[in-house]
Amino acid sequence: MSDKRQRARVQGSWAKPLPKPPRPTAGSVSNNQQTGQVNPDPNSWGSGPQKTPKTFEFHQPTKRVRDVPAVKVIEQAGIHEISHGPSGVSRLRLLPGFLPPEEADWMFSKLLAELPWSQKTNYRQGAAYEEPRLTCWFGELPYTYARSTLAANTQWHPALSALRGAVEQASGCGFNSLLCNLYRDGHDSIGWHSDDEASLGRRPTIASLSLGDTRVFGVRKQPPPEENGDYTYVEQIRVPLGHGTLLVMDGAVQDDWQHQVAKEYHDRGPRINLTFRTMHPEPEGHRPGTRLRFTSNQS
Ligand SMILES: O=C(O)CCC(=O)C(=O)O
Repeated sequence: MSDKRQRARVQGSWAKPLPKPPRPTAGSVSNNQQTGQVNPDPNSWGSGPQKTPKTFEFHQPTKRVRDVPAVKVIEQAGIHEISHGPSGVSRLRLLPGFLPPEEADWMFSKLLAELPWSQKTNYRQGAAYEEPRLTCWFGELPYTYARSTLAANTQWHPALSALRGAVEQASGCGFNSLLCNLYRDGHDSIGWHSDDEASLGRRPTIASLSLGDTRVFGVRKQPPPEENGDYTYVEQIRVPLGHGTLLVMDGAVQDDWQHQVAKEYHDRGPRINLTFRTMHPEPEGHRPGTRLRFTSNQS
């Protein structure tokens, strides 16, 4: 086959004739032979005579493929050390059946009917929004979070005073305040946050008692600073919290982790969650609700 036809077959009929290699003159050497260079300097591309590389090397891309860690599930009673840093040991203590079923049933009906439930209005970037759940607050001090305040309320329901004693005994920790949450159905929720307002003190112990339908308590690790607030690759844990279950968060949980109860897209009955806390008076001149560190807004 003639050179012209062969080129037309292989490259298409539009292919131009290949440039003829420069004819060596007596005593001359090629550019590459002269410099010993295989890969031309990219800075010289497009300027001056082109140097044709003799060989190509394939380099595997060096970018690491990262796996999103599998979500862990904690269902077993006991003390679970979920991390050892960066702020210290973070612990979840889980006690399913802390309240026996009949007692939990009685408590649930009583609190649902008799607590002064209301919907709190919070603020984010100057805009008001209603919390997607109902709350009520007991304690000698007010509690400010998400730029709105639950007023002090010393009228503890007698059933809650009795529960406080039992929770203190089980957790070995004293509490002076209680935030009650009512999730009316699966659409009610609480967004990712940490209970890290300065009024709760450093490394607070928070005891959370669940009554009613089971909801999943999600926990995710705070990303290291180099991730710039990206939670894609952080560790995640799911803790199903059933009727009568006590969960105690302590150590560095509020520093190193966030938690939430996400919306669910299938039917859920009502659930009450009681979170016992210890509030400290805000120092003089301190803005209430200020966080110890930056975390995303609570909703
Ligand atoms: O409902 C729950 O289990 C969590 C409540 C909670 O995160 C909170 O009150 O800060």
